[in-house]
Amino acid sequence: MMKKSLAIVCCVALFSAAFLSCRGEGGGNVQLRVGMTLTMDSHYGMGLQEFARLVELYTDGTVTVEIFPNSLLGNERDLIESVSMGTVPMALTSTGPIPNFFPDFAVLDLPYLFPTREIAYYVLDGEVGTYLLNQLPAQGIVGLGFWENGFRHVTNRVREIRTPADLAGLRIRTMENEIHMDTYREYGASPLPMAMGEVFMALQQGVIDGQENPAINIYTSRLHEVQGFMSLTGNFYSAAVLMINRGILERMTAEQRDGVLQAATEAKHWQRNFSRENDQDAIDRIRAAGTLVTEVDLDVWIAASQATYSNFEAALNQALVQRIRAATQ
Ligand code: EAX
Repeated sequence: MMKKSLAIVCCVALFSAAFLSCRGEGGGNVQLRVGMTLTMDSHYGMGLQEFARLVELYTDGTVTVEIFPNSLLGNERDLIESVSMGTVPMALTSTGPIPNFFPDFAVLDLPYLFPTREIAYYVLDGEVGTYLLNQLPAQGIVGLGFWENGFRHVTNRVREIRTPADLAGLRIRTMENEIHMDTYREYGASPLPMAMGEVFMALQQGVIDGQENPAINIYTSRLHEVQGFMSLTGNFYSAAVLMINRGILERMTAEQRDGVLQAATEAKHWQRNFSRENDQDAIDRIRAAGTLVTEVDLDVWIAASQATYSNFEAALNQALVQRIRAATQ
C-alpha cells in the first residue's frame, strides 16, 4: 500500500515537473505577484511599477507583475519565507529581517556603516553584495539586486531628540533586527521589534513612543501624523533586496528570464534615483505638516553607536566588515 501511494506521488511529481518545464520551454505566460510593506507611492512602490513596465516590455507581455503593497501578502519575515517556499513569487524587503534567515547579512545593518549612499551602492553592487546574494539560492530564493530603503531617522511623540541621551526610557519600534535593537538599547531607549504593518496603530494608540524609518516611508505611511518630533539621525543605511522564488525563475524560458533580470537591474537604478531625489522632499513635507524636524550633531551619535560594534564582534562575519571598511576609506 505504502509503495503504491509513493509511486502515485512520484508519477504526479514527474508529471508536474514535465508539465512545468514544457510550459517554460513553450513560453507560457507567467504572472508574478510581488509583496512589500510600503505604499504604492513610496520609493518601493514607484520602483516596482517601473519594474513591472520593463518586465512586460522585455518579455513581450508574456511575464506580468502584480504589486501588493501595505503588507497585503504578509510582513517582511513572512514574505522572505513565502518567497523561499514559492507561495509568494516575489518580494521587495529591507535587509533588516534577512539576518534571521541568512546571518551574514547582519553586517549591512551596522550603525553608520556607509557614510554616503554612493559608497553603499558601490559595496552592494560589488563583491560583498554578490557574496551575500549568492547565499539566497540555497533556500530557494534568487536576489535580483539591492534596491534602496534609505537612511533611517528617529521620530517620537514625546520630546525633541538632540543626543542619544534624550531617548532615555522611550519605547522605540525597530525592525526585527538584533543590531538595530542593540543600538537603540545602547542609546538608552527601550527597543521593541515590530512589523511595519503594525507601526501606525501602535504609535496612534501609544503602545510605542517612536520609531525609525527613512523619510519617504514616514511620509507615505503617514507616521508623521502621529509623531511630533523627527531627528535626522541617519543611524542606518537600509538597503532592500528584490527577491524571486528560484524555481519560478528557473521554469521561465531563457528569453523571459533574461527580460526579468534586465528589468530588475534597470529598475534598481531607477528606484535608487527616485529615492535619492525625493528624500529631502519627504523631509520638507513632514516639516510642513507640523512635525518638528531637528538636525543633530552626528559625531555624538556615531560615538554612541560604537558599543554595538563591540557587542557584535564575535557574532559578525568580520571578513565582510573589513571588506566594507576598506571600501569606505
Ligand atoms: O522595508 O519595516 C521597516 O521599517 C522598513 O523600513 C519597511 O518595511 C520597508
